[in-house]
Amino acid sequence: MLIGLVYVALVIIGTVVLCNCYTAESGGGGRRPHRILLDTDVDTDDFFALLYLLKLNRSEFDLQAVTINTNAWTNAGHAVNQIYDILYMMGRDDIAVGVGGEGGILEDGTILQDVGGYLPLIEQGTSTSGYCRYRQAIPVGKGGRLDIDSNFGFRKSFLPQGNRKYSPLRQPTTQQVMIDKVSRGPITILLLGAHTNFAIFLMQNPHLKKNIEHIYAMGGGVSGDRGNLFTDYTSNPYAEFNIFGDPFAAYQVIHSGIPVTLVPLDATSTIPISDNFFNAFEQNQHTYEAQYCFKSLKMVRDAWFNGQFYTSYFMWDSFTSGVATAIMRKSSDPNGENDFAEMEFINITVITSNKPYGVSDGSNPFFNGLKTPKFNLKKGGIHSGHVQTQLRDPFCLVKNGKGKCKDGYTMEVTGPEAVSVLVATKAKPNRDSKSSLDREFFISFLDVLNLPQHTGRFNFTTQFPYYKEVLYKPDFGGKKLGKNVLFDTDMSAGDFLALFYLLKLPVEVINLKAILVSPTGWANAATIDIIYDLLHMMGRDDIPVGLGDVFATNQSDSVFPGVGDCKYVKAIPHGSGGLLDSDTLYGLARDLPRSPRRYTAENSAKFGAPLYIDHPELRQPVALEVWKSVVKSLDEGSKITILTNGPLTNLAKIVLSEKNTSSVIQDVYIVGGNINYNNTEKGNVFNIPSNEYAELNMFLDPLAAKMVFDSGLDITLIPLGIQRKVSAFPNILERLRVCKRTPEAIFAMRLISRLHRLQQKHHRYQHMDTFLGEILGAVILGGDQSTTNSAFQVKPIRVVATGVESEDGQMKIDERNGKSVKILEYVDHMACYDIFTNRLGNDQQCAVVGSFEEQRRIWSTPPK
Ligand SMILES: *[C@@H]1O[C@H](CO)[C@@H](O)[C@H](O)[C@H]1NC(C)=O
Ligand SMILES: *[C@@H]1O[C@H](CO)[C@@H](O)[C@H](O)[C@H]1NC(C)=O
Ligand SMILES: *[C@@H]1O[C@H](CO)[C@@H](O)[C@H](O)[C@H]1NC(C)=O
Ligand SMILES: *[C@@H]1O[C@H](CO)[C@@H](O)[C@H](O)[C@H]1NC(C)=O
Ligand SMILES: *[C@@H]1O[C@H](CO)[C@@H](O)[C@H](O)[C@H]1NC(C)=O
Ligand SMILES: *[C@@H]1O[C@H](CO)[C@@H](O)[C@H](O)[C@H]1NC(C)=O
Ligand SMILES: [Ca+2]
Ligand SMILES: [Ca+2]
Repeated sequence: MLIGLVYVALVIIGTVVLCNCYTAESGGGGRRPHRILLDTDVDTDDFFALLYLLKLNRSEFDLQAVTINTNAWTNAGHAVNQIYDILYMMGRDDIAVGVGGEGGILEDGTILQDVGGYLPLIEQGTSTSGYCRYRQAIPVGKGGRLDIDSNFGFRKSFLPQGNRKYSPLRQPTTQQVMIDKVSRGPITILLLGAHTNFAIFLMQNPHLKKNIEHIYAMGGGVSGDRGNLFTDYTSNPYAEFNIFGDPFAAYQVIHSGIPVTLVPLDATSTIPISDNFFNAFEQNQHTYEAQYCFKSLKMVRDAWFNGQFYTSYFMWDSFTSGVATAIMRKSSDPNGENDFAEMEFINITVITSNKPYGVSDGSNPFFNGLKTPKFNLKKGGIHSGHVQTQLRDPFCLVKNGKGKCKDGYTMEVTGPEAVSVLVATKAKPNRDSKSSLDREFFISFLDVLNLPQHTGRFNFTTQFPYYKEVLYKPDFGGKKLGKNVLFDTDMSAGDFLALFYLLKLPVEVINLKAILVSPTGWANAATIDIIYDLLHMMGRDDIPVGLGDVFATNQSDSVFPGVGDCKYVKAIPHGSGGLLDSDTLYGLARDLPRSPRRYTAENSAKFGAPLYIDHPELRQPVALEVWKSVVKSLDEGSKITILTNGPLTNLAKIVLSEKNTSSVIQDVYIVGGNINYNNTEKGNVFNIPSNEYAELNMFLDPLAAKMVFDSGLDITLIPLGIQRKVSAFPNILERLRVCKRTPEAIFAMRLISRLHRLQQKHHRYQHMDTFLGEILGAVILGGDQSTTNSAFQVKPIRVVATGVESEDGQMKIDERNGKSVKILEYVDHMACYDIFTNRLGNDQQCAVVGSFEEQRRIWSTPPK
C-alpha cells in the first residue's frame, strides 16, 4: 500500500515537471507530446521500430507503454524479458510493459478481464491453451520463433540485464497496461503484430475509444494475391502475417470508427534492405542501439534461408514507425503527407471468412452449433462463411492453382463494409538522387539511431569494467568416472531440479556425458539457454547440449517442414503455469549466472547455411549429432544409460538411428506414463478432457513413445502414480531449509517454494506438484535401492498411438503385444527428499559461480 502511494505521488510530480519542460521547449506554442502505445510481436524489425521511437525528440513523441503480442512470431516469456532489457539499456525503466493475462472469452461471448491474447479471438476459450489455426503458418524452429525468441542468439551477448523481469502473477498484463494508459488521456496506438490485444481492448472498453487519436498499423496488402504467407500460398495467397494472425481482431480494429493508417506490404515491398543500405549501416554504428540493430540485422542476414536476403527482407515495422511519426509531426495535414511514403485513402475491409456465407461446415466456432452466434454476429453475414481451419485446409486448395482462401486479406471494397483508411502505397525515393541510399527513410533511420541524444548507456560487455568471458570446465584429475548418463529433458520446472541433482552426484558414480533438449513439451526451444546457464553455474561448460526436433513425431508439415500441427502440444497452456513460466523458469532464470554458451542461429556452410559466417564454432548442435559424438567417445565395451524427463521425441530418433541399440544403450529410465490399473488412476492431460488416462510426456508424442516401448530397450518406468507420491512441497522445503546452503540448494529452494506458493494462490498453478515428482527419475537412477526402499514390478506394456485424441498416449498392460517394462511400484518418499536435499547441500561438486548477482560483483571489481 505504502509503495502504491509513493508511486502515485511520483507520477503526479512527474507529470507536472513534464508539462513545464514541454512549455519551455516548445515556447508555449506547440502541442503536448504525442503519447504512444506500441503493441509488438517482438520480431527483429519490431525492436528497430521501438528503438527508432525511443530516439525521437521526447517533447514530440512520448512512448508510454509497450504491450506484447503473444500469438505470432514470439513466445511471451522470451519476448517480455527482451523488451525489459532493451528498455534498461536505453535507461527507460519508466516505460510500462504488458504481457499475457489469464482471462478468457465465455461460450456466450462474454469477454472476461485480462484476456492474454495468446489465441486469436475465434479460438479464445476460457484458458490460454488452444489450437494453432493461424499460428501454424509461422515456422517454429530455425528461421522462425526459435530465432526470434533468442534474437538469433545474439541478445544474451549484447543486452545488459536490469532489475525488471517477468515474475509470475506480478507481471502487469497487456489489458491492464492498455486500460491504464488509454484512460489517462489522448493516445496514439502503433500495431506491429497481430491485432488480438487491441481488438480485445476495444471490444471490452468501448467507452475509452474517445481517447484514441489514431491507429497506425503495419499489415495487410491491398493489391490482390500478393500476400506473404510464404509457408502457405497454396491455400491463401492474399493474406499478410499480422492480419492473418487474427483476421477477426483486425476487422474489429479497422471497423472501430477510429482513424486508421495502414502500412501494408504494397508499401514495405518498395523498401527492401538493399546491400547499399546494409553497408552504410555497417559504417554507422555510433551508438549502442545502432550497434545492436546492425548486429541483429546481420545475424538475420547470415541465417537467411534462401541467400536472397537483400531482395526479400524489407523494412516493415521500422518503416511504419517512421511513416507514423512523420505523419504525426504534421498532424494538421488530413492527407497524411509525409517525407517517407506516398499516401492514399482506400476503402477496405478485412476478410474474416470465405464465401458462401451462412454455411455450417464446422469450420467457424463463432457459429458452430450455437443458437445465438458469438458476439451477436449476423447469421448469414460476412463472418459466417468458411474460416480457414489449418495450414493446408482442403477447402482452400485449388488443383494446380493458387489457393482460394482470403482470410486476413485487407481487400478494397465498396458498399457498407468499406472503411476509408489512409494507406501507404510506396516508399518515397531519397531526395538526394545521387546518394547510394535510394529511399528517404534509410537516411532518417540511420540518423536517428545514431543521434547522441537519448542514447543507450552500455551494452553487456561495457557495463562492467572487469567483464571477462570464461568457460568453466572441471578437472577430474584421474578419477575413475562412473556410469555414463545422458539426460533428455523438456525443460519443465522439475527437470532443472533433476539436473542439479545429477550434477551433484559424485562423478565416480554418475558421469553426465550430455544433455538433449526436447522443445515438444513444457518449454519452447529458446529455453535451451537456461540449460546453458545452469551448466555454467555448476562449472560444467564441458557438457554438450543438443537441441531436438521442434515438432513431435510426424507433426511437421510434409511440404514445408518448418511449420506443422500442434495436435498434441496444444494441451500445454501458453500463459501461467505453462510456456510463459517454463520459458522464464517461473521468473527465476535471470538469477542464474549468464553463460557464454547460448543458442545461436549462426551456422556454417558445412551444415547447410547459405553463407559463411563469423563464428561457425558457436553453432547450436542438434540432438542426434550430440548423441553420435557421445557414442563415439565411449570406451570399448562401455554403454550409456539414458534418463528421459519429457516426451520421447529424441529417444525415438536415437532408436531409429541405431542399428543395434542394445550394443550402446545400457538401459533407459523413463519418467512419465500412466499405468491405469482398473480405470482407477487418472492421467494428467488436463486440457484434453476426453483423454482421461494418458500422461503428458506420452501424450505429447505418442508415436515416439510407441516406438520406444516397442523397441526392446531395457526400460525402467517411473509412472505418474508413483510420482504423485513424491509431491509434498512442505516436506521437501523443510529439509531444504535445514540442509547446507550451497548456491544450488538455495536456488532449488527458491524454485520449489515459488511453485508451492503459486499453487496455493491461483488455480492455473494447480498442477505444480507434477514437477516435484520429476526428481524421482534422477533419484532412482543415482540412488541406492536400500535407502529409497524402492520396489519394482515387471509388466508387459504397450502405448496407444492411433491418432485418436481420446486415447493417444495411454498405456495398456497387454500380455500379447506388450513389451516387458520394469515399473517403479513403491518408494519411500521421505527418503527421496532426504537423498535429494542432502545431495544438493553437499559441499562437493558445488556451483563455481552462484548467481548472476555474484557474476556482476566479479565483473565490477579488479581481479586479485
Ligand atoms: C524537440 O522538439 C521541441 C518542440 O518541437 C523543439 O523545441 C526542440 O528544439 C527539439 N529538440 C531537439 C533536440 O531537436
Ligand atoms: C559493446 O560495445 C563495445 C564498444 O562499442 C564493442 O566493442 C563491443 O563489441 C560491444 N559488444 C558486443 C557484444 O557487441
Ligand atoms: C470510399 O467510400 C465512400 C463512401 O462510399 C465514398 O464516398 C468515397 O469516394 C470512397 N473513397 C474511395 C477512395 O474510393
Ligand atoms: C509418419 O508419416 C509418414 C508419412 O505420412 C508415414 O509414412 C509414417 O509411417 C508415419 N510414421 C509413423 C511412425 O507413423
Ligand atoms: C546387438 O548388440 C548386443 C550387445 O553388444 C549383442 O549381444 C547382440 O548380438 C547384437 N545384436 C545384433 C542383431 O547384432
Ligand atoms: C484390479 O482389479 C483386479 C480384479 O478385480 C484385482 O485383482 C486387482 O487387485 C486390481 N488392481 C488394482 C491395482 O486395484
Ligand atoms: Ca512485428
Ligand atoms: Ca519434464
